[in-house]
Amino acid sequence: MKTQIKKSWAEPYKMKMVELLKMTTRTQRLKAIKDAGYNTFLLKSADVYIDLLTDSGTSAMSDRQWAGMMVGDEAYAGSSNFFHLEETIRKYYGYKYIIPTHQGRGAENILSKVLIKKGNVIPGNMYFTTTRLHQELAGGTFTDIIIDEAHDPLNSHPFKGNVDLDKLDKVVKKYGAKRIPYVSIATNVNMAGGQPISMKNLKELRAYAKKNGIRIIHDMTRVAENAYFIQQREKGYKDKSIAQIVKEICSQTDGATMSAKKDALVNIGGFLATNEWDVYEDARNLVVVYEGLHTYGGLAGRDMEAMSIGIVESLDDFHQQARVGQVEYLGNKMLDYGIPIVKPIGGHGIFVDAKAFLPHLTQDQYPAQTLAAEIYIDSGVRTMERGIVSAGRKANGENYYPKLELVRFTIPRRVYTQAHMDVIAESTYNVFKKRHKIKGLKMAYEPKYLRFFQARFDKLG
Ligand code: PM9
Repeated sequence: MKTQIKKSWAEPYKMKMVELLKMTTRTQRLKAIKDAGYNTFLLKSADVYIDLLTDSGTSAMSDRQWAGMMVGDEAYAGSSNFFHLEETIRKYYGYKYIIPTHQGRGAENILSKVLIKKGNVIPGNMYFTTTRLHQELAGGTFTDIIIDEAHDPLNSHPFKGNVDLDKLDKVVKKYGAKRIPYVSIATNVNMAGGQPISMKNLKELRAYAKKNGIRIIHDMTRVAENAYFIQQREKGYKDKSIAQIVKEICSQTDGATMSAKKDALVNIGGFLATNEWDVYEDARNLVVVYEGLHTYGGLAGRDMEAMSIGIVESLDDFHQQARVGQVEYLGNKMLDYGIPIVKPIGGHGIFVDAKAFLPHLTQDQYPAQTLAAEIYIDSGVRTMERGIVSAGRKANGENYYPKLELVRFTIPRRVYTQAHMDVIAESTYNVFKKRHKIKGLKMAYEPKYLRFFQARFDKLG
């Protein structure tokens, strides 16, 4: 009898150093989450066992990146690390002009100030919290043009990040192209569950935007993960490398903002990129007001060096296979337990559908916030709310009521093991079994901007 040989993948790295974790008791966790106002952002990291709050700035850097930190050129102006970063971005992403920023929102702030005028409308493939806020603070209004499937957690469309060109056309006809400074396109759309846009859709969008004289600005925070999905799912791309696909994606856009804290495997950093000299000129002037000189933008030379090396490592096919493979491993475990998650499984995390998990709670009782707190209490696993709290309020003060009410289990890159994934899935199942007994929350304190970071809650009696 022939034995069936299973072909497993494994991480293309090994461990050289470990960080010890503190184990806590349920009683300690009950106190910690209460003290944190039932907001996982307000927990002390020392009270967390497995930290899935975010994949932002939480990657394990490689030995080469750490070596890069040692060749930091900390000159105020003209650091060699800046020129290396500029060369790397031009080579691998293809954008002409680059301005480093301390992180993604620094780039969003400057770009929004340069391109948006009061009364402008910015169509995009689903909002992102900081991106939309900077568009609004600059006087613009965001409008959603993602395909309807993206708002349905159960729909298994392979490219839920796609733009609905009819929706975009309606926006252009309603407001006129002159009021639209750019279309905002995220790769591997975060709030939709880490869902990719297809190259076909991007090219159709490009043709439409060109015809109407509208720029495309790319939020390329997770572009390599998007490229991996194109390679795996889109016709004609299976023999292309992640690096080739990433360059092709960028070539369909006019500029970009990036939080390098995700794909690019650094703990801090970001940049703004553009192919237009005039935009660059304005941004280069503004960066000195908000971030620092245009050759460091709020970063140390060593951080820019680690970013250059991280960009190259992020484009390695085996790295992305293991990165997304680990997320898929966790997602499939959750599915085996019958836990409702967003499908298809995304690139940077598992998004649990809190409306389906806690159907007895109304959206005003914050099901996703509640569930994130319960999972922490069960096992010390920290996750993040991505629902009504994250969505915030409209300019007129009314709450947004997003269709998606999700808890995000975000997987840091190169940090946790498969055994950690098992513990996470088992803990979620443990909470799932007791879900009918779980009570919701009420908001006790609400900050004005990006309330999810600092809001506090009380348990409903
Ligand atoms: N994303 C995340 O956890 C950081 C905290 S939540 C605001 O997912 C996109 C697609 C992001 C993103 C941050 C930013 C902002 C822009 N675009 O956090 O400022 O996912 O570097 O980037 C977070 P910075």
